[in-house]
Amino acid sequence: MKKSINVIFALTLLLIAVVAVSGCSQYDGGNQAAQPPAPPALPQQPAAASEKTIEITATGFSPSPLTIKAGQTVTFVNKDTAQHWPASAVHPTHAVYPEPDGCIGSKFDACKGLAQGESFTFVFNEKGSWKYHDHLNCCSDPAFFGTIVVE
Ligand SMILES: [Cu+2]
Repeated sequence: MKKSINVIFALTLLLIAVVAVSGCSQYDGGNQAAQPPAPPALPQQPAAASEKTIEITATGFSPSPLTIKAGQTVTFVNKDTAQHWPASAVHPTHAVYPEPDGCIGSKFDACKGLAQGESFTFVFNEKGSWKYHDHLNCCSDPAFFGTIVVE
C-alpha cells in the first residue's frame, strides 16, 4: 500500500515537471515569435530616410545641389581613381560651416584626400545653404564645387 502511494507520488511529480518544462518552452517560443517583427520595422525607416550619398567622379560631385533636412547624414564616396577632399567653403580656410574645431576651419571637412572607394560621412545639424569644394582640385574647375541645402 505504502509502495503504491510512493509510485503515484513520483508519477505526479514527473507529470508536474513535464507540464512545467513544456509550458516554459511554449512561453519562450511565443516570445521569440512575437519579438523579431517589431524592432526591425522601427530603425530601418529613419536610417534609410536620413542618409544621403554624394558620389565624387572625374566630373565632380553628384547630386549637387543636394537638399536635406537638419540632422540628416551625408556620405561622400569617391568613385574616381584620383583623390578628392570634400570640405566646407571657403578655400583655404574651410570655416563657413558654423561648427568650429575641425582639422582646418570647421567640422565639415574630410581632413584628407579620399582614395578610390573611401568615404567621408557628416551629419548636417545647421540649417542653411552650405557650399563646399574639393580641396585637392581647387579652384579652377567649377565641377569641383557643390552645395548642400539644409532645411
Ligand atoms: Cu580647400
